Amino acid sequence: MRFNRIAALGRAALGLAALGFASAAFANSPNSPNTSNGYNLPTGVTELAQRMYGLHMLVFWICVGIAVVVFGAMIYSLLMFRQSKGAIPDTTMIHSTKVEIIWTIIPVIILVVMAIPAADLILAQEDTRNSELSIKVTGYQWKWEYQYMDAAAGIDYFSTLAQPSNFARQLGSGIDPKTVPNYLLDVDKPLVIPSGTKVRLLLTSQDVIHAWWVPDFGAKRSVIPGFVNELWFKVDPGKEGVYRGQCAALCGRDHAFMPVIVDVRTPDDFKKWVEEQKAAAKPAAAAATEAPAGATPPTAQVLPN
Ligand SMILES: [Cu+2]
Repeated sequence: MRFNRIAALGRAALGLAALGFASAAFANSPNSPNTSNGYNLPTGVTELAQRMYGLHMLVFWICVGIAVVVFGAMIYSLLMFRQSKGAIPDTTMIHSTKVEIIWTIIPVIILVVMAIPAADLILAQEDTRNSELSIKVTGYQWKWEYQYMDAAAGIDYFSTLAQPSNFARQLGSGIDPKTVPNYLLDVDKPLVIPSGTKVRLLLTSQDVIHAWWVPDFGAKRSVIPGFVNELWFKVDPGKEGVYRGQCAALCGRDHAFMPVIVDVRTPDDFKKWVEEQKAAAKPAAAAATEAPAGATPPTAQVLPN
């Protein structure tokens, strides 16, 4: 009986270990969706994300310290002062003001120690001043629209789930999702941004509440109809690449099918991309505004009052 229980525990531990290794392997694959090692938060590729990771680890180690002290005292007391060792309960100590003051002040100090760097980081997150590129992000059921401003003004497009994922996800498609690269984590047109540049997003929605989230940037904001929320990030130079995220607010039937993909390029490559986009947009815009041959121009009509 006892042996069976130990064997079951062993099997459970092995299963957990295998799960851990599997998630670690996924995180380290060439198509790694983030900088997480599979066990912890992503370390991130922006200063803000790295500061968040540092704060998270600071709080984690404070919690570990508290656990060691509290559980240490508990386990020591349980072992050293148990009845079988002849311990006699002290029934005279009903109340101790001194102890109450100590166990109030110590947690307050710990909370303040954690609150100071946390408040500092929140202020930094909210500080969108001196941004170098602004992009308006609009959430729709179930896609994103990116409208560039500043030097890239005029670029405006939708970002929707990539076709291979979209075909494979259909009921009875017969396509094994495992054969689709980056299944549900690819779009037709990603958000393209330059590295080393403070990018500010202005986020709003056309229908329901969405949330724009890229873990590696330490960036996540609710996208709410009727409101414009702000968010900023600056990807460290040398960290160019494709970063993946998700809509992080349950926004309806196809919530799982509106990933966020950001293609970070060097400032030079970004400039080239902007020129390409503008050059491609020009003939299309010209064709749209040019009146077809033979068409009479619209005349102004005076409407009766
Ligand atoms: Cu959404």
